[in-house]
Amino acid sequence: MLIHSTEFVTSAPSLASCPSDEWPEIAFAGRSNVGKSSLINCLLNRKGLVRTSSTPGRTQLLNFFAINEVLYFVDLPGYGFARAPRSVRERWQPMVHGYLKGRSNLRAVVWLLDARRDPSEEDLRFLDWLEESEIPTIPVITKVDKVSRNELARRVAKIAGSTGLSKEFLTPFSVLTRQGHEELWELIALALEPEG
Ligand SMILES: Nc1nc2c(ncn2[C@@H]2O[C@H](COP(=O)(O)OP(=O)(O)O)[C@@H](O)[C@H]2O)c(=O)[nH]1
Ligand SMILES: [Mg+2]
Repeated sequence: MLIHSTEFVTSAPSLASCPSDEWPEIAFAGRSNVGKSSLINCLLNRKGLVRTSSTPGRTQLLNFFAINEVLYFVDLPGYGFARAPRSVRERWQPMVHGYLKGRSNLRAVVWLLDARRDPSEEDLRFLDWLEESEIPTIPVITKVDKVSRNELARRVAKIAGSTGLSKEFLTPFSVLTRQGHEELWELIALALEPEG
């Protein structure tokens, strides 16, 4: 996609306060610090549009970005931040599940896993929930510049084994080398194609 405009729209605390649903939408999900905000910036060729942070659990709202005035990207709050206050952890599920289930213009969730980690229980629970909810999911392996080629092949096989997803379905991505940039845009474009 040729990007001529990207704009932060709003941060919403719930489905009810999301912007109008006239444009299709892609959401980005995964544990905090997996690289969601960096990946969105990379896809949009923008350095600082989405704030990234080395402090996990900072972004606790649904953050909407408008692209070319035809599409939304949504940076979802991450899960798995053990040190976050209980009130924050308790709000996560109703906010994120409520949004994902109820958002009529949502076309797919890009679900991120770190190349260096085994999927956590929370990762697997979230994937199960996406599958049960029949939400189209695009799985991406992030930060692949941090592992060697051989190590990456091993990690992808391991992640495929524990998630039950086929290896071909996992897109390796790096914001440093831009590996996966085009492949991921192609998958997003496919998800945006009108049905039927
Ligand atoms: N080496 C490397 N670091 C990355 C990559 N993607 C993200 N990071 C780093 O990982 C940290 C967390 O990234 P961020 O996008 O804020 O994660 P989020 O919490 O999921 O939004 C930051 O320090 C990023 O610079 C990547 O592809 N390669
Ligand atoms: Mg973030």
